[in-house]
Amino acid sequence: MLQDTLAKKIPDWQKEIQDILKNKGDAIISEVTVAQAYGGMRGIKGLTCETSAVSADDGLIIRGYPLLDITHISPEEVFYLLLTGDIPNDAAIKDIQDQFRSNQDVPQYIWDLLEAMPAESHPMTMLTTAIQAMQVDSQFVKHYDEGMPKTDFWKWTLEDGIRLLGILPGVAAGIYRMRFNKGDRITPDPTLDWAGNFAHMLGIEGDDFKKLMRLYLMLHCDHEGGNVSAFSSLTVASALSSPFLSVAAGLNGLAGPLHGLANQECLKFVLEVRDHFKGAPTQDELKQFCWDRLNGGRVIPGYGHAVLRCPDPRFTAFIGFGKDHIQDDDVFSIVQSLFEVVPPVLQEQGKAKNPWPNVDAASGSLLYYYGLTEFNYYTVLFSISRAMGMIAQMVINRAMGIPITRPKSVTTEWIKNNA
Ligand code: CMX
Repeated sequence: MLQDTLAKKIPDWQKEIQDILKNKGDAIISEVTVAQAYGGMRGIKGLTCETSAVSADDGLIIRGYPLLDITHISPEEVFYLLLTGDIPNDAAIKDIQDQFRSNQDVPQYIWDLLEAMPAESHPMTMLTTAIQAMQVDSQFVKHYDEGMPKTDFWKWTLEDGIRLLGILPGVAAGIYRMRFNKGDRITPDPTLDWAGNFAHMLGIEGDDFKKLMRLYLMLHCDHEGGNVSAFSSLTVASALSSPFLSVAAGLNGLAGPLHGLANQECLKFVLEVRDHFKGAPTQDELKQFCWDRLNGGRVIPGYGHAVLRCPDPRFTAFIGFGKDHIQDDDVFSIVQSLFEVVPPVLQEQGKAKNPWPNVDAASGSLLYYYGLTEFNYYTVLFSISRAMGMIAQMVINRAMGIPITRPKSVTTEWIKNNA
């Protein structure tokens, strides 16, 4: 059903892009300054992304829907939305859930591989190793090797993507139980949805935690095309590497402390505050603690963003969940106080262009409250969700025939002579 919907929409999307290229192919949408070339290409409009857009003032907009208008939808629904532009009806949701469910069994070679890794391996290294190993099952590679036409690229990319999304909760939960000595792996429950099943396989019971997982896996799904993980994934995918290799590449970027790993850094920071003050500090104490950290040359994790210039709506959604479900918890109340204290401190320091919290500032405190206390696991949760965006972007880029990524670099010598 998902596949049929896409097959109907793709020719219209292709035609639209052909028309745009014909009528406006030479129009200029961006200029590049020397500072941008040395500055991580910040702000250069140099690629397209259909699944979502990030506005500096409003944050994430998924297929035209501002995030805070759709926080009630499930991860399965957001995956359909990212791919097709529509919110699915009940039959379409069931179709995706069935497709994920029929791909949920994890082959033994994945467990053998993970068990052979050093016991102290970072969970993100374990996750991306497992995903890379699944390349052996890639239908995209199999059909490419058999000479499939370009028009079929997106179909087998989607098949691999659904295989990966179906299996990811089981792999990720297995990593959690293995890495943190939680006991035997837990078999999936066929009555549960994708996020609920993940919560169940982690071994953390309770309806509120399942609700949190639904929100978590929905909120982290996509953040347009130029962030480190999306861009790494789309660059690797543009070489027609398999979806498994391309998603693993993106997730290796997500595993950096300035990107997705900030969620582990952020909770570590909040726990440092709690331990230092033996509980929640006053705002003045917290302010001084933040200044000491900044003066020590360290960033405040969970604050700042390369594009956003407002509190991240994903942060707002998590804080809303916390206010509805959590009372009298030091960790959550420190997170709330940081929201009061950090923006004016960063503004006074005058370096960060965005003093506001990003997605990572609140999520860890909620996970911690429900007993998921192993914070070096948090980026794995982010990864399960973000894989949806990477796959959706890959399917669309391949359907639109977007060619291999190859921006031009220049030397400093060239800049001296030409700028
Ligand atoms: N604490 C202290 N300093 C900060 C800061 C923060 N939270 N955010 C930015 N700055 C500093 C930068 O380090 C930079 O300093 P230098 O000029 O000395 O190098 C200066 O402010 C300007 O940076 P910027 O243009 O505002 O921010 P960037 O686009 O370069 O970086 C980001 C964005 C997210 C990497 C940065 O804000 C940061 O390091 N934040 C903390 C880590 C974090 O929360 N990352 C998660 C982001 C969400 C995600 O992508 O997953």
